[in-house]
Amino acid sequence: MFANDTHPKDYPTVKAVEYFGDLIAKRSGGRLSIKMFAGGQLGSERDTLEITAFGGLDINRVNIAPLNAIDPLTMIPSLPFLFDSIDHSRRAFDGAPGRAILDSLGKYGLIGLCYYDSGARSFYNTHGPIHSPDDMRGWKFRVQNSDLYVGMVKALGADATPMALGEVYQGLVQGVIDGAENNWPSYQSERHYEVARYYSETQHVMAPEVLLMSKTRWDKLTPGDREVIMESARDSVPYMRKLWDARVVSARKEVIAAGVKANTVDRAPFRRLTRPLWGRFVTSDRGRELVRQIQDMGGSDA
Ligand code: GTR
Repeated sequence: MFANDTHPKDYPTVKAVEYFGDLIAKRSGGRLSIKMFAGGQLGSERDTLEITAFGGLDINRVNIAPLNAIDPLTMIPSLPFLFDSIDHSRRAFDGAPGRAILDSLGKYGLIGLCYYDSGARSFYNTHGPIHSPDDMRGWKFRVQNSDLYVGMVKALGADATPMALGEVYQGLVQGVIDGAENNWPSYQSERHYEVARYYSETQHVMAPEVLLMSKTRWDKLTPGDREVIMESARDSVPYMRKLWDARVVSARKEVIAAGVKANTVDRAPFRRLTRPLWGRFVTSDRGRELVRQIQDMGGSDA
């Protein structure tokens, strides 16, 4: 089976998909295996997602954001300030709400296998530190292809422009955008820190990565092979999280050693301004129920 990932070979998501491939090869006696196309060589997440839904690509690892245009339930894990902590987000992804959201994708030709971590996303820019939403007023930020992200940046008083990840570096160099938002590993891996030297820890979303399979391919598998795939995906999650946690630490260290100015922020005003988006983007009873379930899973580690 062919698999796609926008990240380069050494990135935790790519390694996790390869690990998943090794597991299915072993468990299927070599009948199933995966060939990974890393580094975005097959196109942007939005484009490859479409190809996967139409059966032209078997396995795809994307962020949940490009799915927002396909089913509104996928906006839930990307709601600003939804999770109290990384542990809270993991409980929700591994539990019933996470599964319900993945299962909503079946009708669009996609099988949701599992979630991978993506940590917390924060704003970075080329001008100076952001301490409050006022500091980013009027600046233009690249966002992923999702109305929720556009709404979020606008709610903070800045401008947003959806753009494919591969175009962000040039956009920053040319001044087409003033900044973007992402986790430490992507900020480092995409080399955005070379141009956007200020990283302000707003940690406004903890939108996960998802591992998807084309339903066309899935439907051709025997029940036994489907089980192998589902179990192997699940078993690749702890492996991914171990790599992820280490990568967050090393990426942060590397960019700070390279001169990046990082600052923490009082997140309260960011939370206050973006809170109305919950009501704007979660409009179904089912969606509201899932949000409540996720909130109930928050807790002591907050
Ligand atoms: C990364 C994520 C990618 C992609 C990227 C982006 O954190 O791993 O899948 O969504 O962000 O901002 O485009």
